[in-house]
Parts: sequence; structure tokens; C-alpha cells
Amino acid sequence: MNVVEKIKAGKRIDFDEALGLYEMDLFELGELANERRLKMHGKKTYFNINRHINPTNICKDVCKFCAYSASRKNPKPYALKHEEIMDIVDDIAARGIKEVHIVSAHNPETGLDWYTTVFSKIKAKYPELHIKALTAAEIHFLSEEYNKSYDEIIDIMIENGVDSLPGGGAEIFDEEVRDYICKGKVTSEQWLEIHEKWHSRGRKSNVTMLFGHVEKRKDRVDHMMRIRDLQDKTGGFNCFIPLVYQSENNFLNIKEFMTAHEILKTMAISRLVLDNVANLKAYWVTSTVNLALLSQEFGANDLDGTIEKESINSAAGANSANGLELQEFIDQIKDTGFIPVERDSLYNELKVW
Ligand code: V47
Repeated sequence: MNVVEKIKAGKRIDFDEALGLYEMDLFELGELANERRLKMHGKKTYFNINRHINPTNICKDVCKFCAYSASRKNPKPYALKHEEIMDIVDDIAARGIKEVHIVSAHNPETGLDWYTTVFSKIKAKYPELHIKALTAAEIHFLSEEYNKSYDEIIDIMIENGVDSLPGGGAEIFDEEVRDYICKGKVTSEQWLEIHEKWHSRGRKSNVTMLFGHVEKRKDRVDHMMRIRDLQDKTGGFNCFIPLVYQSENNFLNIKEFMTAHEILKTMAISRLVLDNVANLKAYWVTSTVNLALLSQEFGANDLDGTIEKESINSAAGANSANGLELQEFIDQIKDTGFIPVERDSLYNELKVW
């Protein structure tokens, strides 16, 4: 059986076969990924009505790709007070937003409680609001900074009301590339260990991949394989999110933007490799809205959400600082022939628009 026959028969492909898919014609590859997508989700495209909050940009780590951290090229350090975070949450709850996505830098000056007790304040006031918060990179930072195990930090998060983990901090798992782009922060093994521990408590998380910088195709496929292996064990990943590297205001110094051709191939291959992860997100923030819409025909079945405010990728050049207007978002999904389905954070369907 060749790789195309294997894919059509729904059989699992291995590392070499997945890498070989990059040599295929883009449209043939896209068709295979689209077939898989249609089998799994039909023409439905999921999104949610969410809001990102990034409470501090002060960071003890130094990732070369990061434009958000105040210790790098961004000159304005800040750390929001809990009252300021609650003001944002009050506003979004009043407008019916259902998920808050809270991710920070690694700030050694705030204390552990600043990171964790804000969640209990949010939950006490808005028990229905889903809290997706703290990347594995933050959990690792808190564990080291406050001399607690991953289990202890995770238990504190759960006690305080965190519902799910975002997929940030995964970057690229290949150790050599990772050392080059973000030496000193959570290792690949630790990132996966933290998510495994989270899943073992019956909880869900997402997983990202930062690509389009110095990594090679083989590193992307390796990244996908490591996700697939953990997913076989736990089943805890809801969604895979390839993040396209944004090149402004950071220290990686990559001049060339990845081609749309390569982005679409990577989307399609991830749909085919990750046969055990239900959802593939085209994150419009880093891919542009147009390419995210096109990605719907290359395997993607999720477009994230309205977001409202975004600081991490927009600092590096993404056009996402103010999110997207809901009706426009919905109209665009419809205009491309897909069915916009509002979902909750755990992929339960809320409304077909
Ligand atoms: O981990 C940082 C990435 C991530 C750059 O779980 C960059 O639903 C591109 O993880 N170019 C944070 N990317 C964002 C994130 C995320 C976003 C949306 C949804 C979810 C989810 C998670 O942003 C970081 C890092 O990989 N990032 N700098 C940059 N220059």
C-alpha cells in the first residue's frame, strides 16, 4: 500500500511517509486532508466567542522569537492588578462572552497567588465562564520559582477554577531547534509531562507548534509525532494549532515570511498525521484571516474566535490587536461555503449560525 492508499483507507502514516507528503502536489495533498476533514466534521467550522487577557509582559525567560516580553524590544513593562483583570472580566461577562484565555509572561515579582487566585475570583463571580489559562511554560516557571511540583501547581490551578490549558509554549519539540530559539524555558519533555499530568485529571488541553522560523520540515513532523504519541496515551488534546512565526520586533532575525504554499501543506499534513486529535485550528491571528479561511479546504475545522484583544502575536507584527467583529467573522465563513458553528471551549456545539 502506498501512502495515498493508506490515507484513503484511514490507516496511520509513519514519520517518513508524513515527511514525504511535503513533496506532493499541494492540491492533491489538500484534497486528501479535505476528505479527512469532511469525514470528521462535514462542512462545519467551529469558532468561539472569546477574549484573550495577557496580564503581564515582564518575563525572566528570553525567547528569541518573542516580541511581547518587556525585557526585549517592547519597552513598556506592565502587570495588571487583579482589580484591573476583574474589570475586563466584568465587561466581557456582561456581553455574553463564554471563554477567557489568560496567558502571561514569566514574571518573578508578582508572587504565586497573583497568578492563581485571580481564577477563583473570576469563578466565584462567573461560574459559567470557561477559564483557559496558564501554558505549560508558565506552570514550569511557577514550579521552579516557588519550589513546588508540577502536581502541586496543577492542583492549585484546579482548586482555583482553571478549566482547561491553552496550547502555548510548545514551540518546536526538537531539542536542537528549541535550544536555539528558547533555551532555558520548559523543555519538550517537561511540556509533554505537564500536559500528561493535566490529562490524567480528566482535563482537556490544546497543543501548538510555532513554525516558519529556523525549523526544518522534519522538525514539524517530529513535533506532530510526539503529540500523536501522547494523545494515544491520554486522549486529552482537543485541538492542534500551528502558529505561523511573525517576524517583527524580535531577535530571531528571519527575513523571509513562510509561503502560503508551505503553510497550507503543513496544515494538511498535520490533519493527516494527527488522526487522533479531533480538531485542527487555523489561527487567523498568525496566518491572516484569508489564509485561515482557505485552510478550511486543507484540513482545518476551527478558526479560534473573535479574541477581542491580542498582545503576544500582534507585538510581533500580526494584525490582531483588536480581534474580529463577530458578524463579519460569521459572514466570511459562510461566504467560503462552510457552516459556522459556535462551540464552547470543550467543543460542544452551541449554535449553528
Ligand atoms: O507559545 C510568540 C507564540 C504562543 C510569536 O490554546 C509567536 O487555544 C508567532 O499559544 N510569532 C502563545 N507566534 C499563543 C498561543 C495560543 C493562541 C491561540 C489559541 C491557543 C489555544 C493558544 O504564541 C506562544 C508562542 O508559540 N508566539 N511569539 C511570534 N513572533
